[in-house]
Amino acid sequence: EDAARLAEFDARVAADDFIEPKDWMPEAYRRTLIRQISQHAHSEIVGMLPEGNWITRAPSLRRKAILMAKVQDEAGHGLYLYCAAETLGISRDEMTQALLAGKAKYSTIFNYPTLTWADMGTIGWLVDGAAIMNQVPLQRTSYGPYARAMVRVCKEESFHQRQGYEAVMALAAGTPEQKAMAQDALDRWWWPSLMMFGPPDDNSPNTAQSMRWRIKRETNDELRQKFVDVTVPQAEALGLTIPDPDLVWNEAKGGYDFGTPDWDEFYAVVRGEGPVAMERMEARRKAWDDGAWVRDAAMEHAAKQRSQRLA
Ligand code: FAQ
Repeated sequence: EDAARLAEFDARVAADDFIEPKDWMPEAYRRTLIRQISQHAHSEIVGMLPEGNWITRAPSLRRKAILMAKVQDEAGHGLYLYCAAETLGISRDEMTQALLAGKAKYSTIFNYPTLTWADMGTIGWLVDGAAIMNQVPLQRTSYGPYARAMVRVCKEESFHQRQGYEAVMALAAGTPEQKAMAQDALDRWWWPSLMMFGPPDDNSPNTAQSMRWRIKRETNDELRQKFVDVTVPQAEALGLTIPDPDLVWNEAKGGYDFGTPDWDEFYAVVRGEGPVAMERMEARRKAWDDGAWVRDAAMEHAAKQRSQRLA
């Protein structure tokens, strides 16, 4: 019977049908989705911290209002994604415990510190830019709830990318000190942004199966190449220099050749050894502990409502 259900599942995936929560699915497909979607959700939530760090220090009321809205959007993205993962039979508590225990990952990019105001613009430009490049194809991922979450997330993310670019534009067209600050931020965020797409395809244990299941629609290297190709002209328009001496246009392939990210650094950050990894996990643990009374009160309230309905 399982063989028949598997054949039906494979046929639906091959026909680009969405798989929905109540449909039968192979256990490994379910596990892969829980891993990817929960890690994606954790990234959005941990991703609030580097920018949250600058809300009180934004240079104007306008910039502060924009930054607050952006960080709030990231909380919203985390919540949609936790909900999408919950439809696969895992609870929010279990996902949070996996993060706090260091078992679930979150994107390497959020383990780097935000040192200057230019980092806010640069994160919007590069980090949201990389996130969109990865997430646009995920709007067609084979699992329905994940695909639908991505539609709204991508709309908000493209606003984030533009606000970031506009903030860097202001600095790049400003005083020499401001322009230097923008260049310094680009120098520090460029390589970590390329690492967001994951290890090279020939070192990516999950890509082949995830492509077959149409969970991933493009590989890590394909997306990284696209990101470089759209971002280089943006840096040129700003008058900033991408910190890669090997970056050169390759007419034959119709894209840029570029240098190799420091994969040792990537794996160290994945292992939890990133520059501010401890600080990030500490902030999440504190938020979870400080929120205990809210969760307790909500459960108590729900129990009271239930018993009143029964009475
Ligand atoms: N960081 O075999 P693969 C955002 C792990 S955007 C940490 O290639 P896969 C928006 C990987 O999990 C950022 N770990 O794995 C925002 C696996 O380990 P595992 C979030 C990484 O899953 C912007 C192992 O390495 N976006 O938050 C990373 O097929 C601004 C082997 O790798 C998403 O999560 C990494 N960079 O491909 C918020 C997108 N790369 O799990 C605030 C959805 C790889 O087996 C401010 N996710 N690993 O223990 C994906 O598309 C995929 O999961 C990849 C990895 C492409 C990230």
